Amino acid sequence: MTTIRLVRGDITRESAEAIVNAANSSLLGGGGVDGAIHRRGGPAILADCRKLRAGHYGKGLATGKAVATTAGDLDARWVIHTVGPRYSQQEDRSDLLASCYRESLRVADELGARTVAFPAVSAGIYGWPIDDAARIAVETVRKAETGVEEARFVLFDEKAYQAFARQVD
Ligand code: AR6
Repeated sequence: MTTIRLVRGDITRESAEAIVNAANSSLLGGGGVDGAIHRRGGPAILADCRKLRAGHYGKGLATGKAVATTAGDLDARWVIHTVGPRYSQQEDRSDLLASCYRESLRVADELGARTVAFPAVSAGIYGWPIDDAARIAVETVRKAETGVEEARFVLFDEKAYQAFARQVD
């Protein structure tokens, strides 16, 4: 059984075995939580990302997938980068968002990470309505077959925290 915990705060201040990054397919950084993770985690994370791009991930990381790097100076062993889908009113991309959580947990299992901190993937720059993003996140983690003992959602603002709290209560 995976315990779900909610925390309000900055994910770059968390201590966890793995911290999930809401990245983009370039893996080379961006704004939002991605920018914050690279800033606080330091250049070792980007160096690892560049190695991934030079190797198996020459075309980048596809939406819904996940891959791990060092966590650099963060209080974690790994950063798991995942690429959320942009929200679309024309197309239902929920399964791609669910896939981000499934794939992140799968990578965490491969690494042997027991505690994983997640941001609300796709709920910022990628425009996903927070209630729907929270529902998909919590449902997917609840259903996952994983050895991860604690999945911690780290929500940056009160609105996101409350949206997740409604799913967990
Ligand atoms: N800690 C926790 N949550 C945060 C933090 C933080 N330090 N900073 C932002 N959030 P976003 P996306 C929240 O935009 O929507 C980047 O440029 C934020 O309030 O970081 O998946 C990437 O490179 C929101 O609830 O990610 C991609 O191009 C959630 O994290 C693109 O943005 C996700 O917001 C990805 O967009």
